[in-house]
Amino acid sequence: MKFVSRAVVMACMLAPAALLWSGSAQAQFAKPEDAIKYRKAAYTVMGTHFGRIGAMVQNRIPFNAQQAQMNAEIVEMASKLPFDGFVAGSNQGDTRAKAEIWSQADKFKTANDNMVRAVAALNVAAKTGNADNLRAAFGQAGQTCKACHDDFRRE
Ligand code: ASC
Repeated sequence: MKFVSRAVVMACMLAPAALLWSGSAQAQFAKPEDAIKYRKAAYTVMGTHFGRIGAMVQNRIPFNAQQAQMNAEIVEMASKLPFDGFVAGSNQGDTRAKAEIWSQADKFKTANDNMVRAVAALNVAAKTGNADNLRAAFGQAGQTCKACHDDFRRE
């Protein structure tokens, strides 16, 4: 024991707790507000980089294949994050999330998965380096954003 650092002892004691902790998405946030902040941050990152692609496909800034790829990569990664932030009890607070997210959970999951799939396709399109491919995939992905906002986000 003398030669084992306190940090190692602590880590061993905490490991089983960490396993339990990861057992459900809900347990990964100490408070509902943390889950709200987390999912909003993920949507902010996603929207920021999606918007940069939008500026390109709408010719507000010049098309740059490499920039498009970087942005699409980030959008795809960020798209996988927010769903787990919709924990029970996180419909109250600094959020525009509608109660239907929880009362129509299957429908919300489908809407989320449609977005994740469309954004993966956007990333594939970005990798072709072709602006027309990017524009088409951007339009499709944008429709999945809008569909979810229409049903599940308050004004
Ligand atoms: C964006 C952005 C969204 C979507 C949505 C598409 O650029 O931030 O949430 O596009 O407006 O309808």
